Amino acid sequence: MRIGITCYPTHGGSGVVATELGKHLAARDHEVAFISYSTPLRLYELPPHISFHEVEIQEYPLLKNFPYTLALASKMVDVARMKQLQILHVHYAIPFSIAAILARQIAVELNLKVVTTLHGTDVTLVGNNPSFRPVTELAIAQSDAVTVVSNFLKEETYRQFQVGKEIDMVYNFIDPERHGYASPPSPCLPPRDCPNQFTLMHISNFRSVKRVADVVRIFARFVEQRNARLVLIGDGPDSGLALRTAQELGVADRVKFMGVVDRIAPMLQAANLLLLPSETESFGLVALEAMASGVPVVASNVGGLPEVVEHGVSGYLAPVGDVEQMAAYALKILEDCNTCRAFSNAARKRAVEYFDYRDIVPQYEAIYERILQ
Ligand code: GMT
Repeated sequence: MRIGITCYPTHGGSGVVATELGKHLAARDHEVAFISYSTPLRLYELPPHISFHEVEIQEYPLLKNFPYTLALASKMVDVARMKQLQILHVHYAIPFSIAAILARQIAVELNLKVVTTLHGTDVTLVGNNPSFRPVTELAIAQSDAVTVVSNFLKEETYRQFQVGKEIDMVYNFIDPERHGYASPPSPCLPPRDCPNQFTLMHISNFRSVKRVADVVRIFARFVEQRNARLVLIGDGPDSGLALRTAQELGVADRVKFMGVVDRIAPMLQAANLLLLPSETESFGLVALEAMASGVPVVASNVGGLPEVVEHGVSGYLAPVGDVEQMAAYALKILEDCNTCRAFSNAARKRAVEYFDYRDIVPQYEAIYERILQ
């Protein structure tokens, strides 16, 4: 099949999923054209069957804001005609779905199909902003197929919007080999570069929904009992808040700010535990990536996280904001080497059994085939 993919090319779960999906589809001999304003970050090089097409952003004196959606739609039309695309698969309803629907209307001779994957923020945070509601509803109604990344998000989409069609649920996925599945999990061992100390890790875009101050609060309680460091990966609006909280709690010297990191699998090899105390997560891709690396997760009991992390088996889930409970769970997992090893093995086992790309990518292919018939 010939598929155009549009996503946010920056760090963030939706861009990661879209890029990895495109790479796996290309490896299965589909032609994949990425269409975006810059190369998606995980598209390190262009393997066979993949092309990248840049939407140019130009400043016009008369326009206050550049109409990106329209530029994207025009580019989608050009690329669809050039590559004879059959499908435009967009990752986010606003604005990508709207651009794809417009492109389908313009390039009518191609009989393009539009697949919209909702990743969460478009439904739970942005899509339900009243001013976006009619547009999101149109995007859902006019897409040939709509997919969501968890059962939670499916229910939430039906709850928040007038949806008159069946939505497909396709979980996010990992590549077990990338996460060192061939080698035994190591989280019960002291980190290689920093012995005699546990490494707690948090990876996000530091938006308020991630509750990074809670990450630091959990860590501060943990270090009252055990020697540890906190490694923070990523950057965003609340990274300053994380630093201030660490200073206030007297643990700043134990917190390492790594900034944005492209390849997180090697970083996860040094982690003993991942903290994800978010306000909401439609799925929590980073939790899955940690589990694939054999790193247990302590997270909040919200959204799609219970579909990823099995409470008491591959990690623990606690109510949002309950930092005492989350710290207690972290101490419980890292209590001794046997417990730690059991959680680590269970985390990796679950990631591989339920979220292997070899099981998930064919589900997208089946949706493409269905709508092309
Ligand atoms: O919240 C983020 O970190 C970014 C956001 C995005 O759109 O990239 O992530 C959303 O999509 C991911 C991939 O499907 C999910 O794993 C995240 O849970 C989801 N974020 C939220 O629901 C807040």
